[in-house]
Amino acid sequence: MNKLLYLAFSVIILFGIGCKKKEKPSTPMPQPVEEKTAVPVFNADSAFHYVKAQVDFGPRIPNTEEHRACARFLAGKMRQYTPNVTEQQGKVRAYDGTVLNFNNIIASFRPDLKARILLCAHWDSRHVADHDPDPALRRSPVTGANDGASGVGILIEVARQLSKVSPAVGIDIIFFDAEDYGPPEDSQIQSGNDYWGLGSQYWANNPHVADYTARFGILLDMVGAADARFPREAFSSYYAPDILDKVWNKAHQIGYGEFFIHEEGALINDDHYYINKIRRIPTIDIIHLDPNSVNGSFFDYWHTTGDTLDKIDPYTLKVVGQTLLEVIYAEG
Ligand code: AHN
Ligand code: ZN
Repeated sequence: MNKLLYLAFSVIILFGIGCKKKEKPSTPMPQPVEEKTAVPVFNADSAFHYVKAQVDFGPRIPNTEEHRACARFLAGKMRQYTPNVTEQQGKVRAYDGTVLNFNNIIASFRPDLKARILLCAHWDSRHVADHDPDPALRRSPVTGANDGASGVGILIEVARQLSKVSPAVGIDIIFFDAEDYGPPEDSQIQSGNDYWGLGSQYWANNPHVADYTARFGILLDMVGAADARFPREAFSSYYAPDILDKVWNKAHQIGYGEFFIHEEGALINDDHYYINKIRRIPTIDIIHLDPNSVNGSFFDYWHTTGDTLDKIDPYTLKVVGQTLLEVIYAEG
């Protein structure tokens, strides 16, 4: 009887050990391949809403109430996404002697980090529609849905995403003012391309942080029209060819190669020129260029009263915005 009990216990114990052994895997379970932080999904409807919000103020011409109201909106919006917002205000003289009150709006993410990326667009709209097909409208202001508001709308949505998923590098988003107050086409002023980009010239000479620099910069200009084409703008090719490659390659990787074309584009005196020349930060311009357009350079409604919200295609905002997010979150 004792022997039988002993045997029974032994069987139970052995069985128990056997069971336990079965539960323990003898070799480690295969581990999933190490995953990188998922890149946030850029919301095109959100970006479109931010473009509309700007356009709804009316033309954002320096020294007007519409311009001041839009500045309040933009600074307030960015403060929803980061506490580090600076409004750089001052006065600059325009081609015709007009003193323009400007407001460069700067929003920083992870301002503690040394490694930084600069993203920018101009937020003012042009005082005269000097390329309007109707001569009677050539002194009217431009709504600037594409020329101005599109790039800013994309960058507000980028800011919203940055506030949710912290990037591994510092990001500065600058909305430059007084970019588009250059002399009218029919004026006799022999410009002086330096009549354009007044806000960015001021900032490049007087950055919001002493000795400010960044790994690279990306400027957005006219990035919202349907079927936009972004050839490699020539100042970008000269000053920052590797940044062009980085961004264009990323766009091709994620299926947007139709927009980011591997063609040489014209030389455009835009805000990035001063960031390159004065601050020496390699900066590219993602800009819709079209030598076959009615104006011979840009999208068809450039500097006309037709640059309105109906010309904005949310898909183009998505193409540019998602490409930016992919570039930002790939930086270590
Ligand atoms: C000139 O036409 C000299 N510069 C173009 C910069 C610009 C104007 N971008 C948008 N509007
Ligand atoms: Zn313009």
